[in-house]
Amino acid sequence: MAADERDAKDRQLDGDRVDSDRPLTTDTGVKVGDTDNSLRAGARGPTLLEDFHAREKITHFDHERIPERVVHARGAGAYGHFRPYEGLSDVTAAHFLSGPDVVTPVFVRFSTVAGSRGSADTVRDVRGFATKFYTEEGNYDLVGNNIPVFFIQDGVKFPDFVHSVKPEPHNEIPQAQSAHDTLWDFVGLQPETMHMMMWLMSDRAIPRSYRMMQGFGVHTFRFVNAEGRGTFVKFHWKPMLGTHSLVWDEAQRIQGNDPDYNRRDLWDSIERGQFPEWELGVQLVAEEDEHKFDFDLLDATKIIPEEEVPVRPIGKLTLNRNPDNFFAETEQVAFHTANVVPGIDFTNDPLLQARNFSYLDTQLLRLGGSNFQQIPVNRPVAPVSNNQRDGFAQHRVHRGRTSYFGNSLGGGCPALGGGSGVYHHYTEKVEGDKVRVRSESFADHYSQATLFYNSLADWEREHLVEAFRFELGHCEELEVRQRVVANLNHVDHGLSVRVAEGIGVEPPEEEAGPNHGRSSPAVSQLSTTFGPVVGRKVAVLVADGVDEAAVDAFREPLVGAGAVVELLAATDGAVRTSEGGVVTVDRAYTTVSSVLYDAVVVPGGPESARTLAGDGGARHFVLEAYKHHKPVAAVGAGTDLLAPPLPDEVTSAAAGTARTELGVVVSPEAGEESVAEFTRLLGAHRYWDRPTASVPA
Ligand code: HDE
Repeated sequence: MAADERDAKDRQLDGDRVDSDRPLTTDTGVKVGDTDNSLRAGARGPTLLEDFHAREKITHFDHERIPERVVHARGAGAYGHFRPYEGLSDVTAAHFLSGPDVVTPVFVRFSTVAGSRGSADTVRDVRGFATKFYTEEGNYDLVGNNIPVFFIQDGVKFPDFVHSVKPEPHNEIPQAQSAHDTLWDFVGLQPETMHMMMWLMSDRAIPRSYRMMQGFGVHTFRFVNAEGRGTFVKFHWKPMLGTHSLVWDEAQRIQGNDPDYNRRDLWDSIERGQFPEWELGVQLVAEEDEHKFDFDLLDATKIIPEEEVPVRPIGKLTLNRNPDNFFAETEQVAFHTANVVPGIDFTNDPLLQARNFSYLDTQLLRLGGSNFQQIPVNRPVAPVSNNQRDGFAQHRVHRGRTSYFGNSLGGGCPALGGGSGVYHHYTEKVEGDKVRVRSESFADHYSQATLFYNSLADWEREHLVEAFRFELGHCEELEVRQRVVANLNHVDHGLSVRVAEGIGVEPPEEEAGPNHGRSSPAVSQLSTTFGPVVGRKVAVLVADGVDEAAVDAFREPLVGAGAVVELLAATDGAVRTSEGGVVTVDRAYTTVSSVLYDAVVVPGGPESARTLAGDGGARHFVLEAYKHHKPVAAVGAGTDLLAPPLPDEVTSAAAGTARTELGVVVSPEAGEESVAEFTRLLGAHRYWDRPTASVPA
């Protein structure tokens, strides 16, 4: 498919797209001349029942809401395509993975889990990463998360887990938060949650952007090749921009400043033509190696460390088109783990088995019956030909007398398929007693939680400790806090002591067992991609008298590298420059906040710097960005804005020549070197070594 060519899904949707450029009509196509006044008996009289237009209008409105998803209610989606790097026919018969010539249209929906549909984006939570591949052999859904493990091992516990994390049932508080008693009560009583809780308390749970987030299929799935040979497979999505996160304090402030932060970021990037991309990778395990690990491949609370089985990159996902209508597409898209194509099959992971039941079941309720696959966003590009008839909102007009298999009156159609493209379930021998037990091989709940902890960078560990303290510190019951601390003691003694000390409960006296000392560096965000500044937002603070040359010196190369640069002043409009010109202001800093930007530049110009330094709003902007470890650049007189209470190391640097101190670039003028250094810092995401505890922002 050429880059400018429209894919099969896009073309298919043309038949469903409707523009509002025609005269107003009723639902039955009758032109309407007045939609502001209902039909009355007398100008001041009662409304008449025969006003079919008013009744229809109000009735439709009354029925506009459908049940939101019971989990993952809050989300944002986009279309794009997937292209393999190479053919994978040695391991899978899946046609969409057969080679780089096969480009498959996709729809991806990202989501948070616990909050309701109108909740804020930047809450501490797992993110959903669900991909619908519209393949030529039918739809394949990879319904994953941004964390590679899960809370529980058996799907029968899913309602318990979700009930515990959702707002508490008596007062429906708190919304989209995990910092409350019922979740941690559940966690304390279910040690199998411990590995996932480590990830959830890490920075993974507050992604900077959906574009900077990994995705995982979580379960071990099975590839099956044309000869019927199976290979275990774990799926990984790796963002080309690297995996980067917010700071917790910042994430909380964004919830108020821009609750749509992640959704907007995705939408804006695609509108700007900066298409988000991920590489799909697979970890492959031969059937005969199923039992060679010290955990069970069927246990979704475990990763296969990348150091043991490397991730093989197999193709690239690009999102390049925003939906036309949120409800029609993003809300009505229906994912289902059992939507598989030939070459991809399940394993006996008890969590996956439950999901294969749950997703279809939930769509039947949410989308009002059995014909939801006919909704445009869900409709396959592969032809659909079957004997399913009737049901609510049947949109297809099936012709012919027969709707049963094994017919002569319909010429035997639709006939059974043959050859390639037919789905054959993998032949697996299963036998055993009918029992309600958990396999012994699922019993180790702590080793990989410890592995995760051991693998983190120092700053990641600090964030993790702070997160546990924040969350448990919101639990009213000390007993709940204490029980979680006791479980943490099995992960790492030092960790449990530090958490306990922050939340007023007894630290465990002795370690529950020695830390095994093993690590998997790949799980640290330190091992991600750094460098690209595409779509990163830079605020440039300006006032009358600003040094225009300094503004341009930063703006031009940053925009050239793909960053979004906005000029902020006390009010909208324009400011005078020291050179006698004017520059346009993009926004008033009173309407935004530093938390919505990745970095700040304060250009020189004595008058501009004086005005900004005298404005609490501007000073707070810089201080807060500093507090959140963001790169800051100050040029010439702009360094005045760095004056106390920023630490001495930074302010004293301002007096010298061009230099970088604690992630702050200060220079007498905006030379190429300082701009390049600032761009490097921007691409490095955050300057974690900067101590910020004493910064009052
Ligand atoms: Fe889901 N999950 N889930 N889940 N899940 C749903 O399906 C469920 C699990 C995930 O953007 C629901 O259509 C059970 C793991 C995503 O539309 C529901 C179990 C993973 C999405 C459901 C799990 C996920 C969902 C709610 C335990 C990561 C959003 C609405 C056995 C691998 C998809 C819906 C979208 C949504 C059930 C566990 C990811 C109720 C029973 C593990 C990304 O069917």
